[in-house]
Amino acid sequence: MSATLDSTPAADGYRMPAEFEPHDGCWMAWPERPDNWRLGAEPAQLAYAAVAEAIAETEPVTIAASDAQFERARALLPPAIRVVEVTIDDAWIRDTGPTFVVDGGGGRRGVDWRFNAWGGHEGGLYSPWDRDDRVAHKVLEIEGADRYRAPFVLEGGAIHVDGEGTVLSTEECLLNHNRNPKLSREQVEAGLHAHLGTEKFVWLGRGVYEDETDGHVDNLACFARPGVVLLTWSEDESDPQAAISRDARERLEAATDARGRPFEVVLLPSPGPLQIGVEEAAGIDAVAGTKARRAGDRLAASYANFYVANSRVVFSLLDERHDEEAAEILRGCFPEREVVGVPGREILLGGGNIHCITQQVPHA
Ligand code: KQY
Repeated sequence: MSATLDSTPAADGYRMPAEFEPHDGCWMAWPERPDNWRLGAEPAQLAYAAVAEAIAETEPVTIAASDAQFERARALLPPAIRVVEVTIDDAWIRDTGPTFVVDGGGGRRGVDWRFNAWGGHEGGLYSPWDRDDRVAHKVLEIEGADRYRAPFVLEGGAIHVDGEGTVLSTEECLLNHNRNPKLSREQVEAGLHAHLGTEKFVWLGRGVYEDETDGHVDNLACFARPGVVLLTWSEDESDPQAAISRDARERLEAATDARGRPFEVVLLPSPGPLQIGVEEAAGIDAVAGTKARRAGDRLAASYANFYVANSRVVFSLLDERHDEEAAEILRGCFPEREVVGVPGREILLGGGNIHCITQQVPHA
């Protein structure tokens, strides 16, 4: 049973741990909507299953699947992976699931952010989204964790924390008029600190070029450990990504974290540029009101969109010209973990990647 609390995590002594801290498990959801995923989502389901299997080697995985997909998910996933029925609009549990917070004394609760499909009726990706807005509450009920219902819109992919008081995000997303138009920058910072148990905000500018989430930080940059940030990088000055990444690097190099440390910035190569292929676009059932995916559209591909599991880093294989270089950089940043690449293009075609489809349950 999950009680809804009317205080905030920070007031109650809770904080969001960094992803590289120990986990008790990981949640994912099961893709199915044919207006986002090609060929009735079958290739995406195989890609999600491969991610789930790679994570399940190191921590328990639970998959939320609709009633219509329950039997198929069960059949495609190994028995060690738990499948539960949860009604969903789409399968991005980083954004629809809860952000778990812990108190360091065995307590674990969850923050249930308001969800508006990345922009509501001003650029959101589908409508309706009310079933996705209820996913976090249902996950908390299954986990038996009490719930904070945040009074503002936020997606989990829009933030990263270092677990030591610092939160990293982007202006493009958090200050976008389609999220919380009535909140000032200072009010956004205060709301995040109250719900994450953080005290220092580090603002980046824009996210990855053409990212349909309005620039989620989880596709651009992330903490490898406190004081060390991995950043998507492009040396190609004709690519708009180069200026975006340069601005992010300058901001990081000018900032300090909650403990007063300067950041070391580690650069990750950008895949591609990658575009949607003709055959890939033809496999999507276009529907009015859902984001159109057309042949030739630039994909927001990034190696930063990986998941840090207990003893593995699971990252997306996106471009064989750069996959091994990305893996080597990740091995250098996470020397105590095995770095495992999983084919990520089918996930990318839906608009995100491995970090976006996973949600860690930190150890209480
Ligand atoms: O960046 C993320 N956390 C999610 C990407 C969602 C894309 C929706 N099509």
